[in-house]
Amino acid sequence: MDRSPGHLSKNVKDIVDSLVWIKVVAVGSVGVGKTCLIKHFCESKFTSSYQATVGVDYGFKIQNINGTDLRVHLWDLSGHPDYADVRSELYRDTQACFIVYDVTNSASFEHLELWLKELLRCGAGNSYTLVVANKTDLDSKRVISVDEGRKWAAAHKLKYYETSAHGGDGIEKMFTDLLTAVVSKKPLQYHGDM
Ligand SMILES: Nc1nc2c(ncn2[C@@H]2O[C@H](COP(=O)(O)OP(=O)(O)O)[C@@H](O)[C@H]2O)c(=O)[nH]1
Ligand SMILES: [Mg+2]
Repeated sequence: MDRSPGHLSKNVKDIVDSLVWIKVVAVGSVGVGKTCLIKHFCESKFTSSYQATVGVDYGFKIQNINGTDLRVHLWDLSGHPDYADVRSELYRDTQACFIVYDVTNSASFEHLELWLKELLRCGAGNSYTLVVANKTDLDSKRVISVDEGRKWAAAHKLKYYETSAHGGDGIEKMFTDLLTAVVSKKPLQYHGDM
């Protein structure tokens, strides 16, 4: 390619315009790992220093899914009750959601129901929503088994994924499945085979 000025093979604006924009939101109780999962997906990084999301955290990544270039916008809506109003605004035009819990924290698992209700109430929960059991690296502290997680997801007709934002396990697969479902307009459906 000729890289001298004025001889770029494609104009930047054309490239940006050709990207398909996708908005994804993460919900779940405070501290379950939403920001870390997004950070890992966007930057392949993990940070152990904890800073609670105030209001909202944001990340974006260009990702190719089956030949389509996506500009994926990821929002971590703070799990704190004080931010319920901020969240309800930000759910607008959401194409995909993931609800996260921490396998070492039973309260975060019990709160899944409330998160799903909030998504549905705000018009964001749809067939492109999945459940994420995070922190699977903390095996010795685990209090919610794979079986319990799967059962909850199945009862709500949602697909279930396990991840570790610490080691990175399962993250690529979860995001790829979510984005593939949106792009191909094939809803994520639970078939009892996970
Ligand atoms: N061991 C372990 N720690 C994690 C994992 N994901 C997040 N954390 C830690 O959990 C805390 C909360 O993470 P954060 O992403 O800020 O949670 P958020 O409030 O849901 O956004 C931080 O101290 C992270 O380092 C994980 O998969 N494994
Ligand atoms: Mg956060």
